[in-house]
Amino acid sequence: MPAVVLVGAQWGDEGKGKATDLLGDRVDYVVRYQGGNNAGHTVVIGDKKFALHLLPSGILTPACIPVIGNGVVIDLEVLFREIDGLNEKGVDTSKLLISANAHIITPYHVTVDKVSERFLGKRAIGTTGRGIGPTYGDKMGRLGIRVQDLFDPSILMQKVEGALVQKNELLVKVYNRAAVRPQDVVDHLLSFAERLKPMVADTSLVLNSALAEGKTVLLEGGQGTLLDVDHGTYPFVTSSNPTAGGATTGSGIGPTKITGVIGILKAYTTRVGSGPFPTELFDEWGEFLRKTGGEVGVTTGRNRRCGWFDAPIARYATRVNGLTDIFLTKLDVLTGIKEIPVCVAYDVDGVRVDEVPVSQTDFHHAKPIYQMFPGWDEDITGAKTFEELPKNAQDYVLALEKLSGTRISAIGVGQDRNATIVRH
Ligand code: 2SA
Ligand code: GDP
Ligand code: MG
Repeated sequence: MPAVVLVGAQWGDEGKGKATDLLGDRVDYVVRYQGGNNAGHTVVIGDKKFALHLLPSGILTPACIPVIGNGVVIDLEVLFREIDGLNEKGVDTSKLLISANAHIITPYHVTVDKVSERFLGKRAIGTTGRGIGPTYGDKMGRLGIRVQDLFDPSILMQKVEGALVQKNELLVKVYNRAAVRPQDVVDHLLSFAERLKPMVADTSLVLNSALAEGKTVLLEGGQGTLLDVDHGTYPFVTSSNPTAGGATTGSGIGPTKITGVIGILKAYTTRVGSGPFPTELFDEWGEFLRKTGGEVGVTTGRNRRCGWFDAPIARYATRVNGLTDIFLTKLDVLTGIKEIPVCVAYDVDGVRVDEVPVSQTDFHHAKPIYQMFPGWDEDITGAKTFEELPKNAQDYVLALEKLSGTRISAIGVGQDRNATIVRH
């Protein structure tokens, strides 16, 4: 597997951190290619629990080289806090490489994110408030600050001044906030420059050279397919491309080098933040999934909205990512449910629709059409092979495989790294 992409196939929090960590032993590099510290990836190893926000989950595998690619947006304060936290737990972070082209989240991006959400009122996106949208906005508007700018203070000042002209107008006149002083921003950013310098690299060159030598690279997505700025439930999305295409632009590895795309899919569905969610549950079953699955945001601590498995979404993720494999997570959470509903299609204003509607208005109106599957009561957390699963659990997995159109190669049956059944 020279270069493999791992993507969230729903609205994020499918268990990408655990899957990446599991594959860490088999790869030489693990690369984050989009997003920033809006992500929250949990990895449980024995009695130790790690919550990663910005660093690739491969950082927990000693032999693996972790890389923050050009498509990521970096809050330097968070970066060093996360590195220090891991070092305190005995994790070696000295191999970390950071792209010179990655964009920097500055304190004014965080401020704009928070105040603009407040101004949106009922139409708020429900962002993580980490400055993600405004930083990507500046990147596309060509007003961004990149990692490499920290090593040329006069250029840095010019860029910060340029970025602040319109932003200060907005902050002062629209949002009623104090103007930001360019010198304060420059001083803040330069305070990290010395510590950052040894980690900075031309990561596209590093990764392509490694691939040419026969090394393996895992590209780890944050968030998920339906939070993609192009393919997600716009505008209720994040501001980057978590889908597989983003892995190439966000890392500088060409599509011809990618040999597989693994979609991480939860055995039910969750979402955090606003936006349509056809199978969302507002009854005791939603509460059951939240409690049993521990569905609370790793970054913001917000309760996740919970619902049943949505097969049109799985098919959609298969299509827009070109999935080759699915890692189905959290099957154990469904244990004890007598009959498990699975959404197989939608009713949109009286018409049956089998695919995720391209019209957002239709998606907002979509009501799930359910097929019921018999559940199981046996504890499956110790299962090591597919055959050890109760027959009904096997049938549930096989049904999801058929409905999604992609083979299910691995199944998560518990939080721990080892609580995984590998089928292919
Ligand atoms: P943003 O902050 O601009 O990226 O928010 C835009 C939307 O993207 C959603 N989003 C996420 N959804 C699920 N998980 C994420 N990471 C954290 C976690 C979330 C948390 O792992 O639990 O702690 O709340 C994540 N990051 C962004 C966000 O909810 C908005 O809907
Ligand atoms: P990510 O953002 O996709 O990395 O996922 P999160 O870490 O935000 O949320 C997934 C949660 O599910 C974490 O607490 C994981 O430890 C946990 N998890 C992952 N796979 C499984 C599984 O198969 N079973 C159970 N019970 N928990 C799992
Ligand atoms: Mg998460």
